[in-house]
Amino acid sequence: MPTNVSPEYKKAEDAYRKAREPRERLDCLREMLRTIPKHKGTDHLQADIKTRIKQLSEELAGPKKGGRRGGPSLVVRPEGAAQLCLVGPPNAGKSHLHAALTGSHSDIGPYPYTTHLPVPGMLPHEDIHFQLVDLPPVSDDFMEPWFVNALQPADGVLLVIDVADPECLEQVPTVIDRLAEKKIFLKSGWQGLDETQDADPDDADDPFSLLLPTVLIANKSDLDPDPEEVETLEELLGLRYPALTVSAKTGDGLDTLGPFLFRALEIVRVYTKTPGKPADNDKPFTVRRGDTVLDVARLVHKDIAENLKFARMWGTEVFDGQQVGPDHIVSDGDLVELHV
Ligand SMILES: Nc1nc2c(ncn2[C@@H]2O[C@H](COP(=O)(O)OP(=O)(O)OP(=O)(O)O)[C@@H](O)[C@H]2O)c(=O)[nH]1
Ligand SMILES: [Mg+2]
Repeated sequence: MPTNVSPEYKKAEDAYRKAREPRERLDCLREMLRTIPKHKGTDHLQADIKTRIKQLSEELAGPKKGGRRGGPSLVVRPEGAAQLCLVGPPNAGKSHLHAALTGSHSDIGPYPYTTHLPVPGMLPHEDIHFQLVDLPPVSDDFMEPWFVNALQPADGVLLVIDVADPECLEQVPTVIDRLAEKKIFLKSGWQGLDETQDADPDDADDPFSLLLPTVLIANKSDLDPDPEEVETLEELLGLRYPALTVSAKTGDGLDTLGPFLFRALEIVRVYTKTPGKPADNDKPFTVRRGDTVLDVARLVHKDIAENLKFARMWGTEVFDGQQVGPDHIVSDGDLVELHV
């Protein structure tokens, strides 16, 4: 954090860290540039903000005239309860997993560097979905220049490895280090798990450093019969990520991912109802633990959030039809009737 930033700048920076939509992020960056104190001590950060404004503007503008940058967008707009990116060395089975979990048609190949572009897909869990984004590999030799941008909207990372390949002992640290060089830190602590949180990296204060909770996905378990392989591996590497052992090929262990994400991200489902009408029971809005009635209202409609007076609630922590204020914290399964 540069010295003597104004409260205005701090506010813009906080908004940037929370913003998920590219356009919203761009607005926040512009506000950061407007409010940052202009002196020597912030030169570096000013330059950084300008670069990101340029990158995001180009991303939002779509393909350039002449078609050089044509093709699909490289940043996937978040949808569903959370966005998780599949990251890992070449040939680990990211695309095979993605296809098995989401029904996508991501290209799968028996050779490295099959995937070249992000592929979104939805993993169903009970009555909600998690968005999984398949990505190209990261290795010593290669990382797509846009890779870091693609991770910006993510809520977490699935670090996929081929547990039967001894090379993963070198590959995993490479992936972690290459991302850390770009200020993306894969951390083992998840909001909803008890494990002690990681110590923050030195530049955690930097608005552009990104800490992503990470789960190790030990894939190809069908090729390695030792169920404790992944623990041995983590010990050798000195890592403490939560780990799931799976096989994209046989489907073994795949059903553990949805419940893991639900718990680790502390997803809270809230159902809504319009006054005088029956409840809309099939499509919940999703927020995170600690979020309020007002946060739910924001998801329903901006105008409702702005004019929200109170809500009536049905659920485990309230009595039926209880009237609560916008700051009331919601629980999983709550039914909310918003009043403006
Ligand atoms: N036996 C076995 N093979 C698998 C499993 N998962 C993936 N594979 C195979 O491993 C090879 C690589 O799979 P991909 O899904 O293309 O790997 P990737 O990580 O997406 O590779 P890149 O896109 O190059 O990064 C393919 O031949 C897959 O069929 C698994 O669980 N068991
Ligand atoms: Mg792939």
